Amino acid sequence: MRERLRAGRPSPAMVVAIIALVAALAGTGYAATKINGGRLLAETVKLGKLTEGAKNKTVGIGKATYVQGDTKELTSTENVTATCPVTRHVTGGGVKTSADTVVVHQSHPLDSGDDDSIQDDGWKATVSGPAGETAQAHAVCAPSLKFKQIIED
Ligand SMILES: [Ca+2]
Repeated sequence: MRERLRAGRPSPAMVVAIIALVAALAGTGYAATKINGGRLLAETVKLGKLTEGAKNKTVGIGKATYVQGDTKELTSTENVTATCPVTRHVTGGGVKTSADTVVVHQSHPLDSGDDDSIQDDGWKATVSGPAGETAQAHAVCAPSLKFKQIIED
């Protein structure tokens, strides 16, 4: 009888394995709760209680949008731009040229002349090069917390 009971008892290694399994499952449940979409939205609302200054410094909540400006054939010094959609702010950008002989004089974020006068609306580059070569601006844009706040209120 005693041997029979002993045979049904889990070995110490089995006990450790079960504890590890329970810990792993608990960890998965915790991670699933943390990245839940509804919870993310709730956190966004909480972030909406930030000061106005803090809101303006917050960008990149959500998916990035990649914008390519028109490809411009060079005849002299030209400006090329890529403009973010209205609800997005630029987080980065650059210029693509067709040849090493194209000179990039400037490459920077641009302001489209909206209300804020902040260079957050796209990317602009000033280039020059041999006739026939081309340049195209690219911008990486993201929705800002400020816009999420306006849409959800
Ligand atoms: Ca602006």
